[in-house]
Amino acid sequence: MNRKGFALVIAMVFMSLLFMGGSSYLYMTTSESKQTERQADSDKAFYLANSGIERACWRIKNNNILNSETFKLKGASNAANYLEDRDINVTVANLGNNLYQITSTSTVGNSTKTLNSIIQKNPPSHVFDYGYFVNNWGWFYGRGITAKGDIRSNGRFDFRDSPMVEGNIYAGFEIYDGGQGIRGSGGDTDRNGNYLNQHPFSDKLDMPNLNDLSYYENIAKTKGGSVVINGATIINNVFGDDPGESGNIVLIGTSSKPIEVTGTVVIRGDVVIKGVIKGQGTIYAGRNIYVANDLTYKNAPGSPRPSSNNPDALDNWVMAQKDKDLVGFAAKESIVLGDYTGRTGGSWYANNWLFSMGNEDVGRDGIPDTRDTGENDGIFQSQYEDMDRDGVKDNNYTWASVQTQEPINNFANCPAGVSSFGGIATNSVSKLDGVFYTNHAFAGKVGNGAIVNGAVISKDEAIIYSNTLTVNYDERINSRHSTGENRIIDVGLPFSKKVDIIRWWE
Ligand SMILES: [Ca+2]
Ligand SMILES: [Ca+2]
Ligand SMILES: [Ca+2]
Repeated sequence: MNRKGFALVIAMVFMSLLFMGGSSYLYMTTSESKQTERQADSDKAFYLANSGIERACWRIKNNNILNSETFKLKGASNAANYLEDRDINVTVANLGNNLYQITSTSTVGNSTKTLNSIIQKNPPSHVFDYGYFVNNWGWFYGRGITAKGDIRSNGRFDFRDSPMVEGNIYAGFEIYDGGQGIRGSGGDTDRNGNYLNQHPFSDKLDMPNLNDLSYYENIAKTKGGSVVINGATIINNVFGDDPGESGNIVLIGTSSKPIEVTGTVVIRGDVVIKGVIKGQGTIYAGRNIYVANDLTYKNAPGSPRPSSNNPDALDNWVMAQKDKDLVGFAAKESIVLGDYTGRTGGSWYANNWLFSMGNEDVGRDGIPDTRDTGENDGIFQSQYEDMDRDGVKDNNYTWASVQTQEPINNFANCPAGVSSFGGIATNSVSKLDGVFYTNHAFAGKVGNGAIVNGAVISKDEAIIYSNTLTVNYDERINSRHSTGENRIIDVGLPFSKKVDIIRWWE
């Protein structure tokens, strides 16, 4: 293959990536290109202009933006190469809010092509399109479990004792109900018994990685994210001026003195949180987040969910509730529910499940128990097994992963008189408002009839409930409302991709 052909193939490979889902136009132009020389020039100009879009995307990803540049595919060293000596002119306009418009033009023969694209840098991850998302094993064991909204697992998803799912079920491997059925639309079948809303063997979704929180710290500093309680600024994201952000902190709100969150907030150690919270933003923790008791919005949406799952009802609900409280909780390590010391509200129990999870010897696919290359071979293939990208092999969770890294009374903002974790937490947590994200475990014991209004997004999950457990997905965080030019929600949730193409035109 000559160099000219090679460049064309490169451009076409990129085109097919760019237009997944919209390839009919590409196919059409490729077919037509055989018809006339002029059309061939037009196609070549198109591919060249497209290389300009690709280059600008690369620059935006890497914080190396040029407002305007002219380049050639391979420089001008070999003018005999037909495509490689053409100028490609690219401009990038910053539209604000991480949106950029790219315009790229190239001329071949008498044909000039100009392509335009709007892209979003660091868009929220699609894992937030689900009320429950787990990277490994999805398990709904118990008739008392109800999920409203779509749920997803990158591994298999198992159901027992007929839990209820009002929404779609996705899994990277099998979906199995134990022969006992799933109540709600998640179990609906057509007349031939085919499941209408179950999607086994779906694509794996990448989870955002929080190993390096510096990106979020920069956002917190530049945008002035804060936590205020009773008029006092507890967190101002000026790291090092007080022990709160650099170490561990306790945040407790009440109805008259709620925890007020604005924008992105980062704490480098453990966060213990409970009570009433308000505002819009996301609290990041460099280690664990402990939900010690009920965590409820001061100004909650009028209802936790739209009246139905039809798209108009979803959109109307989101528009009506968009300014109500909405807070994300993102932990680099784990999110621990309740009193792990088992002192208040009964035993914690979650260790019985949790301590068999977490080992990174999971093979190439990053999912345990799939018997793929590298799994359970006792060798750490760090290139694909270092799930949290911390450079070391993680083993199963232990008490050390669950416990606070320091005694609670050393935490900033710890109330006077509290001398142990059991003195501040309980295993009867029954209401959790918020969007919970962790690269490790979401685990713990909740009380009777616990309700989560938001989402639970984790690598491993071990929630022990009593009686009933309900997850109402907060539709406001769906990427339909948080991506693109008309987005109405931005609470700074973790992202996993660096650019999303929002719109494209010629
Ligand atoms: Ca595996
Ligand atoms: Ca291995
Ligand atoms: Ca690791």
